[in-house]
Amino acid sequence: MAMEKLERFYDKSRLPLTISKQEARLYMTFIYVAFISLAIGGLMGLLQTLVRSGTITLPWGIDYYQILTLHGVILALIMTTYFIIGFQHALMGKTVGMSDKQRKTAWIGFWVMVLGTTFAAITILLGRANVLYTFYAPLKAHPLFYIGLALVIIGSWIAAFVNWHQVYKWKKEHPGEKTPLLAFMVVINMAMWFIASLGVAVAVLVQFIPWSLGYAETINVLVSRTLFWYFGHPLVYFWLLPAYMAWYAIIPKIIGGKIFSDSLARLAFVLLLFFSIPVGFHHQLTEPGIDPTWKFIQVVLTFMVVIPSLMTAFSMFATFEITGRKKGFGGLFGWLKHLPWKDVRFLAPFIGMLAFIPGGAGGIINASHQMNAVVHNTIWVTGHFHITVATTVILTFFGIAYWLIPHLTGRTLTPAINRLGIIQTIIWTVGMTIMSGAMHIQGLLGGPRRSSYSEYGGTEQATEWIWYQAAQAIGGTILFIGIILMVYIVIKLAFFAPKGNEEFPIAEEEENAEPTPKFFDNYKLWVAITIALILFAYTIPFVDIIQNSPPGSPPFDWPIGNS
Ligand code: HAS
Repeated sequence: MAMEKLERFYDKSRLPLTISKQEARLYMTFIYVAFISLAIGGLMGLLQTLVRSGTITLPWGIDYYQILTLHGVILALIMTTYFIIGFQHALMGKTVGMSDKQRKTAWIGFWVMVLGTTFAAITILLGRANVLYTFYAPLKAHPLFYIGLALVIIGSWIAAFVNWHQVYKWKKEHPGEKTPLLAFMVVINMAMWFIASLGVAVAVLVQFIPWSLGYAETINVLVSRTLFWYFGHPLVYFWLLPAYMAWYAIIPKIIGGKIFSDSLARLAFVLLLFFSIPVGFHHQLTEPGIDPTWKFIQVVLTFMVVIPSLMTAFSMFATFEITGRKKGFGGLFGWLKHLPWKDVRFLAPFIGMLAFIPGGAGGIINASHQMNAVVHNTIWVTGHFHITVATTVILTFFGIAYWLIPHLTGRTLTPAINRLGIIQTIIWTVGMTIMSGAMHIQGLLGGPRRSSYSEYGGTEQATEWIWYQAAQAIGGTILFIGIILMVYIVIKLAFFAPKGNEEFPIAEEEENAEPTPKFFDNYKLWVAITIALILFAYTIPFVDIIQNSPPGSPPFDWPIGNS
């Protein structure tokens, strides 16, 4: 029996591995929570654009910041984390296998996350945690909110340990073989996530929980914000990297091509691990109390983290062009014609890639020290993250869902659902272009982020912004229609599509590809370099902050406002 099991996991001739029913149930449960979160969070988003434009006022005394918190927490923290962990578990199950013990441990991680999510949700719904997804001090929430978030993180760490253990076991059975590309990527993403989330865990356990329980009278605001952004920037790459996994290793298969370069893909991930953490100060460029030299150093490191994304862009273009030319499409741009535009598994992620061109340019503007002064705390930043996480990443996740869900539920993506998916992708693109575009422009005109109409309605500036706010409400409404359609598609794929066998597309390397250097599997080296870079970028300024930052906030709840 044990031998049989081993074969199911490790028999190379049967790669990629088959996913058992029990495994599929685990992976799908994460995906279900993700899409339920999308529905709730999307509704909150619609309400926000309507409130900001002055179209509606919220009934029953509901606070603007309550729905803003729910929107941010449920989409940015909950939806993403559940989808990513579900997807990554599926990738690991397919490439290196998941044993019964590992599956049971992964379930523990899931339930810990659910417990934490429930705690956080209760406090937000009761209006006891109107602190937004960044929960900046001195905004104070009910202790259960912080405990809930800590549990979500602990649950995700359990998933990380399971993933690392899967590769460890696989490597023991396959001495001398390189870790399969997708498994390598998952290991790197979870290493980044673990190292980064230590920062927010410390802030929550050492600062926020004692403070909100009343054991500590004050809180050091600058320390808490620094710990948050130590985590906050890698958080955005924790969202991005699973999208890159699909771009590098799944999209080539869907378009009928091969992986452009296994080594380049691994190098991009290693560079993202190195440079995504020691850059948090670029979110704090306007904050006093941090030495400008260290802000400058972290700005330089931010420009380093752009490089692996440029490598990714290069790699994608190369994959598209090489595949097209192999199929006989010539000319400078003739190869564009071969791309499967009518296949939603390709179209949705491709539009995500396109969106990342202005999204990445916006990020470079944000990171450019002086220009940050123009856009910081304006709604430009909100426009930036809607075009990155809510378009590039989410459209890629939707693209994954079209094949992953039917694969796991034993159904098929029918031409009719594919057509609906294409309509959904177009709706999303139109809605986001209008909404995010208007946010960028209003931001340049000085429009603040995180402010409700009641705070600036009737002022001269509000008259200037009115068209952009109306555009955001229109874009938001279109997006909400997109969300309803997506939820409908997910339900169809999970429960009603015809039974069948949907492909789990994993691309292969070119037959004559150069072998990937062995040193890529030296995880300890990558983690050691990452830690060294973090220590370099943070030790001196952090000690300086602790020694010299002003005393903590007063021991009472500050009024909620723009932070
Ligand atoms: Fe950002 C703020 C800088 C990327 C998300 N960012 C945010 C916030 C979020 C966020 C959520 O330096 C707000 C946080 C808050 O609430 O306060 N960001 C950057 C930089 C990058 C970047 C330098 N951000 C992202 C990604 C996100 C994300 C990715 C989510 C997933 N961001 C900042 C800064 C701030 C900030 C400051 C603080 C602003 C402030 O003052 O508050 C870079 O990683 C971007 C590099 C990307 C590229 C693009 C490469 C293009 C590719 C696509 C190729 C296309 C193809 C298809 C192949 C260089 C890979 C084309 C095919 C054809 C045929 C045409």
